[in-house]
Amino acid sequence: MEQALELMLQQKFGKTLKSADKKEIYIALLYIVKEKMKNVQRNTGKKKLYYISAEFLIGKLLSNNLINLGMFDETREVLEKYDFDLTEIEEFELEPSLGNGGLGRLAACFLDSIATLGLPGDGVGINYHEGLFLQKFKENKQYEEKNPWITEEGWLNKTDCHFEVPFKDFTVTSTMYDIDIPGYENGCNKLHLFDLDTVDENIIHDGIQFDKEDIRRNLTLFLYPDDSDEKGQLLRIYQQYFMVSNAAQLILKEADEKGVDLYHLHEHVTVQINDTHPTMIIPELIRLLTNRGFNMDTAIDVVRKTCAYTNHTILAEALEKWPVRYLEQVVPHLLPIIHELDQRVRRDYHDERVYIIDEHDLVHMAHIDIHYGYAVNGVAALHTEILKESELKPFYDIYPQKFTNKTSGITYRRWLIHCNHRLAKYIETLIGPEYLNDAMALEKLLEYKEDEDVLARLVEIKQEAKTELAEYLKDTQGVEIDDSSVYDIQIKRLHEYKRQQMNALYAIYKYKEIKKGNLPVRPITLIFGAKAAPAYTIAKDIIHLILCLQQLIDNDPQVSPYLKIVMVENYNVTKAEKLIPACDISEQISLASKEASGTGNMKFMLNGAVTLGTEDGANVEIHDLVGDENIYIFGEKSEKVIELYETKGYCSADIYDNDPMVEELVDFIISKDLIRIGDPVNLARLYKEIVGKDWFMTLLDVKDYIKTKEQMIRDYEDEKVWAKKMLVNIAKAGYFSSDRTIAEYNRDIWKL
Ligand code: 26Y
Repeated sequence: MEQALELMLQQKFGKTLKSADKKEIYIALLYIVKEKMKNVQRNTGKKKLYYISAEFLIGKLLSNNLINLGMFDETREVLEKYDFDLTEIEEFELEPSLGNGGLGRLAACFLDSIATLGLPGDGVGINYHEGLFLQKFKENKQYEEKNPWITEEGWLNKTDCHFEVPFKDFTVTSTMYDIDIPGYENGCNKLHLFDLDTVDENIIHDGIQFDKEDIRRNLTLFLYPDDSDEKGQLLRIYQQYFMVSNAAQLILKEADEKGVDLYHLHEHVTVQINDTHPTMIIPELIRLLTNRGFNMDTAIDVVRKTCAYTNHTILAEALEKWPVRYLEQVVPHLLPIIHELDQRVRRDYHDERVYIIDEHDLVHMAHIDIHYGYAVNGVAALHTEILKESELKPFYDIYPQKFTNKTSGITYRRWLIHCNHRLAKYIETLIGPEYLNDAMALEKLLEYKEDEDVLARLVEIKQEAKTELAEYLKDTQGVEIDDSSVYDIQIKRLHEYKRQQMNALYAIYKYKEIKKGNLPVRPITLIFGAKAAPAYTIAKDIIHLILCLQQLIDNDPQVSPYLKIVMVENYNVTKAEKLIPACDISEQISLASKEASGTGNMKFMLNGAVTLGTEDGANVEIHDLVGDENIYIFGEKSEKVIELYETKGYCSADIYDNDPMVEELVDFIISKDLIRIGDPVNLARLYKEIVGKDWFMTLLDVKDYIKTKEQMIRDYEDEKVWAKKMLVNIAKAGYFSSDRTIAEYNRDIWKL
């Protein structure tokens, strides 16, 4: 590596390792890695997977690629020799934030694992010029700015692959860009991101506003633009069709090149539809096959054997339903096919719940996937059960054989080796390197459960990560946190069902306790990180509350030595990589039944944090694996919650009226103390929402939550007992390797 770096620096900049600056080192490394990836063999085989997704939240790639290519340790050593730190070098890489959250990050972890398992499978998506908005805080509120990531020197490779994509009134010509995805000590796949040469960044003004009707100039400009108005929704249909039309044409082109008989397409190709965003691939493939002479029956039959669908949510508002008239405006050529698909359903099943087009002329995208795909999966055991037993029950009754569960996973190349190198290395000294290829081998750590030296070292490693996080927050945000405090972290998108507002109520509780003189034995640091969708009013109000509480406590000398709130600005993958290794308490507090899986919960566990959570999503499986001793579970269970929704049996005002403690906490939102700091409009709206509606039942669980968290904080003081919990969590995290998840997808669905 030393020689390669010297050579590249000389070639690009006429510099040496001694004279180059950090940015030059970064660029030299980028080129060396890209060169190396060109020579890694492509994963091949008779059948190939196309993983189609509107989001690939890949994060920065340098370290991950170095790890997978087996160059990480050597590179670090060479850089250290010349007084460079790889982490600082990486600062020059802009994060591609090409996703909103879990679903996009999952797609990125999957690409890593697909390549690592040596499976032929490429990602297909959109080359957004701007990633998810940059979040800025001003006057305790969120503001959005554009978030460009494409630079002249980067991981994207422009190809000469172009397709014509027809819309109603015009046709565009796409350009395909590729990013190489090297497997860990294995072959390489690609992420294909489609773009339009005519897209124009100059149409962006005032933060993230732009002309939503100028499709040629805006089509791939932004990831999921504001979908609160009709124009925003239309643009999303344009984007989705652009993505799937390119994907379908790429699939057929590669099939032709391999000489595939298209009547046997499903023996050579499988398509994974990541949520409903790529659903139009089904009518588009049918259209293209009929254009090539297939009759309708045969085209449908082949496509049905080719496509599989993953559901990521049971929230009704996130299940896409497109008005027929919107589709008519954008892709009229798909409508005859969609009507035909609907007619066939109506012919075979006399149950309007499974129709594709409903009585309001809305096209239920998920219904297309389920009828006209060969597999449907949920992303955690509980989630899949809920799909089968309630949300998608009418479909499960028709097609029981299509439904399977695929509990999600994370790549621990990024979420351990890269983000917590110290811990990864220490684990290796204990149980050897086998766990790097077989995550289940982490269980060998259980042998050290009673080993005091090992437990002490785990605590030490956690402490080092906590100190590093404190330094990072000081440098990046100017906030000071006490690294001897307990770090309690909730990082995820801001959504009422994830209940950051409940955590804020805990902060209010603790603030009041400290005011009364009930001091915690050790200071507590509550860390939040979350972006709110620009049009999601209540989510923004919750951010406002948290930021106001942060300011209130910071300015209160009586409370601030014992309690600190930090809301990390612009939470993204890079920040997650700094926060997760440093966490003691992992907040996974969604309303039971609402979080399909969660994957942050897995990342925290792998890094030795202990979960405070509801019986929701993958928390249920974490609970099963680590046992009651090593997780803190609270709150009502999903059965009860589902029943409350069905019977309309929940009334937050009843709890508020009858429980003085709850009333006191909620009232604080509109107290003089907070109104003085914050915006009365936002605070009053949030107060009203919680007392008058509370759709995600915060008040149902808040007392049990506070009680459980208090117990947890007390238990933290017994260092040895706590360290044992850490160890068990790490040891049991192997199940959540995305390598296992992908092996299951392949075994049960793809059969590559
Ligand atoms: C409707 C459209 C604007 C939309 C955009 C993004 C709808 C949904 C999404 C993203 C959904 C998402 O990230 N879901 C999460 O998927 C993770 C991976 O399966 C789960 O772990 C997590 O529970 C779920 O909320």
